[in-house]
Amino acid sequence: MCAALIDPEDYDASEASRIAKVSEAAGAGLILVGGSTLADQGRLDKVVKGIKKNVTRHVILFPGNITGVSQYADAILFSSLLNSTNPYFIIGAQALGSVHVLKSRLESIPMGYLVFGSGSATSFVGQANAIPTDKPNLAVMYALAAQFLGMRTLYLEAGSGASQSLPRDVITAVRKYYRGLLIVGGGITSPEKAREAAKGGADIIVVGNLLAQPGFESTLRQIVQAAKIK
Ligand code: 1GP
Repeated sequence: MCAALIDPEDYDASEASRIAKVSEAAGAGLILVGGSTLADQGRLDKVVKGIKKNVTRHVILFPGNITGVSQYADAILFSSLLNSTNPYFIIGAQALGSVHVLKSRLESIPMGYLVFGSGSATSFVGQANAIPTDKPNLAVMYALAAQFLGMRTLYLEAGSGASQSLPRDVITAVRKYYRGLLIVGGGITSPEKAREAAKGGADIIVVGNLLAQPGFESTLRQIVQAAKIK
């Protein structure tokens, strides 16, 4: 499946709704909402509400911090940045945000989050000890740890706007051992890159930056098709 990722920092509610609607029409299977530098929770609420009015697909939060929770979404990827060097991003933010998640009655989807490469905002903000893309064995170790801790979803992140998406051999190596739902994102802007990720074993391919391009719909349509290939 292909998921469309909308960062509320980049769009207001009406623009986010339009992009979500076009993404759904292009075949995106779900809409993710979040970002690593999101500070304005009121804006997040407006964006999520606007998107929910316009699409039938599930709208799932992809938070980078405690500010990423909105009661208007269907669920939350309740994630731990496993390779952060700062305990705040591994378990601190999760504890601080947990009561809000409970009160919001959001379905919580436990997720391990692994960041590759060091040039992205995600890596910088999350103080990640970024996994080198030429060391798949390190990724496998973290993936197994996530599995043994009961995380039924794992997100391999190359970084938003990454010039290189995650190499297929890294995804293949993780897929060989990790039994849960495998999400891959960062730098996927073409059907070729999506196909590589799908052939590597990704269950969900996330597309973010591409959605800011005028006329993105036809490329997204091709990515959706490419994501189905195993
Ligand atoms: C970022 O993996 C996502 O968290 C999507 O990346 O914006 O590069 O598509 P892009």
